[in-house]
Amino acid sequence: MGLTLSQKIIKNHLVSGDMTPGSEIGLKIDQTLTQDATGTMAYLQFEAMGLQRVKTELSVAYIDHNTLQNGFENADDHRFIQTCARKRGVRFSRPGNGICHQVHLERFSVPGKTLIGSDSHTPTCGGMGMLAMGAGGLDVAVAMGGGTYYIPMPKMVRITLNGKLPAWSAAKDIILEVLRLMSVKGGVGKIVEYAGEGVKTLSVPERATITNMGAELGATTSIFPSDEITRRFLAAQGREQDWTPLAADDDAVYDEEYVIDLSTLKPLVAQPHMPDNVVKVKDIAGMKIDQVCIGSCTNSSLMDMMKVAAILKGRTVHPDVSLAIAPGSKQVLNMLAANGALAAMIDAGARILESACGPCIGMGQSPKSAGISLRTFNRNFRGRSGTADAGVYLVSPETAAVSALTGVLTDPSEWGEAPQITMPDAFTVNDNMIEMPYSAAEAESHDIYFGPNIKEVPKGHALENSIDKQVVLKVGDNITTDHIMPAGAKILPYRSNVPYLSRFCFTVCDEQFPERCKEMQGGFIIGGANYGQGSSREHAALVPLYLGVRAVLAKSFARMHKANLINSGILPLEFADPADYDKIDQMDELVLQDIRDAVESGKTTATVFNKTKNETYTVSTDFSDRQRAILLAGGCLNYIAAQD
Ligand code: MIC
Ligand code: SF4
Repeated sequence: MGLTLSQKIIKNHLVSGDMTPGSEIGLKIDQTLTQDATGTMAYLQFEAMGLQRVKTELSVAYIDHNTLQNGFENADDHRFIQTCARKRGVRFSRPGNGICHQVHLERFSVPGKTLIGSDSHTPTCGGMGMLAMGAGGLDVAVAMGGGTYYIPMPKMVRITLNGKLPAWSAAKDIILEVLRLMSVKGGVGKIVEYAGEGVKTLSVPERATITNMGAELGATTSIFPSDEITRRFLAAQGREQDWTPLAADDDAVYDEEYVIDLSTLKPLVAQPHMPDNVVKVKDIAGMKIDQVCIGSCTNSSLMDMMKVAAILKGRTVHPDVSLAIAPGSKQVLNMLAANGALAAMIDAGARILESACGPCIGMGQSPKSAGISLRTFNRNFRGRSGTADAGVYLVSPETAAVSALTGVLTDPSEWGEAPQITMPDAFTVNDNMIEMPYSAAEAESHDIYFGPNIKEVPKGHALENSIDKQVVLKVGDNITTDHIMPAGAKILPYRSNVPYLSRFCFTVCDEQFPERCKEMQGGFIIGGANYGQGSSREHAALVPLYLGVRAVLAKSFARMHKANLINSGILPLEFADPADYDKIDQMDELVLQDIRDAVESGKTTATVFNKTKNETYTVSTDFSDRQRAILLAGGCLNYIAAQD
C-alpha cells in the first residue's frame, strides 16, 4: 500500500510510536519559528529548562504581532527575544521584516522538512510541501532544544482540485469552499492533502493561502505536493537548491475524500462570527461596508498585492470606507514600492500599514461601532477586531479591493475585467533584516535582557487524588482561544505578564469570570465540542492555570489547546457520553474521584461525581504514557525538571 505525502514525511521523521491514526507519535523537528506574542513565553520556557543552544537545523524568531508599541512593554519584549535569539543560536527577524508565515515561506521553507511554530498558521508553509504545524510555545521550546514533538497520528484527507479557477475567483475562495464543506471542526485530527490537475494551476503563495486557513478547519496541517511550480518559486527566491519533488503515491489510501471543480467556484465570503459561515458573495452583495483591510498571513503575498493595486489604480476608495493595506513582508513592500504598485494604492487613498499582523489581531484599525469590515484575513471571531459589536466578513483580496471602491460588498465578477498578474522570475532578495546569532563561543559573554514587563511563568503542582471544586464557567461549542484569552491592542502587550492577563480571561463570554475564579480559588470549566479551537496561544491554558482551573470537561478538544492544557497540568477530560454536558450547570460542585490513581494506573476512564445533582458521569483519561507523566507532575516544566 502506498503512502500519502504527509505519511512519507512523517515516516522520515518518526522518533517514536506507530503510524496508527489517533495514537501518539513523536517527530523530529527540522525547523522552528516563533512570533513575538507567543515567543516571549517560549523563550522564557527555553530559559527555564536551562537549555544553552538550539539544536534544530534552523530556528527563527519573528517580531510581527506586537508592533504598536504604545508603551514600553513591546519594545522590552522585542529586546528580550532579540538578545535571547542571539545567545541561543536563533535567527532574529527584526520588526519591519514581515509576518512570520509570509517571510518563512519566502526565505526558509523547504519541501519535505518538518516545521513547528508557536502560531496556529504555521501550516502556511504546507504550500511549499513542508509538514508545518502550529504548537504551543513550550512544545516549540522543547523542539528548539532538540526534543521530540508529539501529536496524535492524523487521519488523511484528500481534496482533489479539478479544472482552473475562473477570472475573479481566488485561492481564498477555494479554502472558503473547503470550510463550507468541512466546517471549523471538520479537520480535527486530520491532515488535508491537496491533489489533482487543479494543483498545477496554483502558485506557491496561492497554495499557502489555502494551507494557512487549514488552521480554521482545526486540521493538524494541510499540504500541497512539491512540483515544478514549487521549484520555480524557490528559484525566483534564489533558493532552487532547496527544492526536491514530493508527491503522494498513486495508491495512497485516504480516510476521507472531497472533489472540488475549480471552474465552478464563485467568489465566497465567510460571515460573522465563524470562518465556516460561508455563502456566495453575490447572495449578500450590496451590503454597505465601513472598512476594508487587506493583508495578514493569509493574503499578503506580492501577487495578492499586485492584484489589489491593479484594481485600485486610477480610482478612489469610496468616501464611506476606510481601506487599510498591510503587505506581508519587506520583500513584498519593497517590490511594490519599486514597481509603482504602492503608488497606485496610496493614490487611491489606501492607508498603508507596516508589514505586520496589525488589524488581524486587533492591533489597531478597529472598526466603528457595529461597523461592517471586509477582511482578507482568516478569522472573524466576535470581538477579535477590537470592536465588540463589529461584523467581520472574510473575503479574497479581489472582492475586498473592488468593494472598497464601490462602498458595498461587491461580487468582483460583475465589476469588470480581471487583472492579469504573473509571478516574477526573480523576487528582490535582501535578508538584511534577518540577524544571525552569535557563535556559541561569542554567546558566552553576552547577557539576555529582561524588561520589567516579564513576570514569572505560572507552574502547576502535582495531581491530587481527588479534586472537589465548583464549575466556575459553562460554555458552548467551538469556544476559541480568543474567547478564553482575548488579544488586541490593550491586552497583547502583556503576553509575558500572566497576572495582568488574568483580568481579561474569558471576559468575552462572562465579564465576572476572573473575579469569580479568584473568589472560588479556581474550579472546573465545562465546554462543548471543539473546545479551544483557533490559535496556538498557550496563554489560554497558562492564565486559567494561574486562576486555579484544575480541569476542563468538554465534549471534545482542539488539538493544540489540548496539548497546551496538558503541558500546563490542567486535565482535559472528554465526556464519555456527550449528553452529560447538558446535565451540569455552572456552580455545580463536582468531585474528580481517584483521579490521580486513574491517570497513574493507565485507566482510560475516570468518574466524576456531581454533588449538587447527586449524579455520576464518566470522562475519558485515555492519555499517552508521556501525557500521564506530565499531568501527574503538574505540567511539562515540572516533568522536565524531575527528569534532570
Ligand atoms: C492568531 O492569529 O490568533 C495569533 C495571534 O497569530 C495566534 C497566536 C497568538 O495568540 O499569539 C495564533 O494563531 O496562534
Ligand atoms: Fe498574524 Fe493574523 Fe496571521 Fe495570526 S492570523 S499570524 S495575527 S496575520
